[in-house]
Amino acid sequence: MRLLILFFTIMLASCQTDSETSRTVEMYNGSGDMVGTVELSEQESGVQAKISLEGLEPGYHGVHIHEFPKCEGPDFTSAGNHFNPDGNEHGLMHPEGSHLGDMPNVEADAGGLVEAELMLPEATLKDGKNSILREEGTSIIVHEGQDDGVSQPGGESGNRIICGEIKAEQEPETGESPTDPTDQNEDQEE
Ligand SMILES: [Cu+2]
Ligand SMILES: [Zn+2]
Repeated sequence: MRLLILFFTIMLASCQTDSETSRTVEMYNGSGDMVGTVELSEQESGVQAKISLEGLEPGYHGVHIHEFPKCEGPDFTSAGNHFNPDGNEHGLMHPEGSHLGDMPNVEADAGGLVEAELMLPEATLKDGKNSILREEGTSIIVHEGQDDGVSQPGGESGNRIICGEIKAEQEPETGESPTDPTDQNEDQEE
């Protein structure tokens, strides 16, 4: 069954060139070092996030999708609030929650490594209000501390320590195409 699903996933990926079904996000710490990746993939039950990170303090860390695809260190406030298209309260354990971008905590082992597979059950990589690629995109942030699942607005998970941009449009790998000067103007709205 798994092979069959894999087969169809590959088929879909090769047929639908216009809609993305997976994405690898590079994750950076506050000093600008790449410390791992998050692989996003569209599934029937939402978007899966496969998280591989190194160099964390052992223990639990909050991780969320934030609303802007901007990771400016060292504090990453540029990423904005949690991705929350439905105007809910924060927290997977909140009765009026949760933000679409809320996820369970990840645990770093004694060596500071994180290997986790999380789900964003309401999210999609396709078009629409729940798309984490909508408008300019979003970002993934890992926090210094644990998300308590109920406190507003962010579960008291502390500083933002790792960030990865999920840009709606991937930058060309060759770097050959010149930058569109109108791009920068769109960034100004606040
Ligand atoms: Cu966060
Ligand atoms: Zn939240």
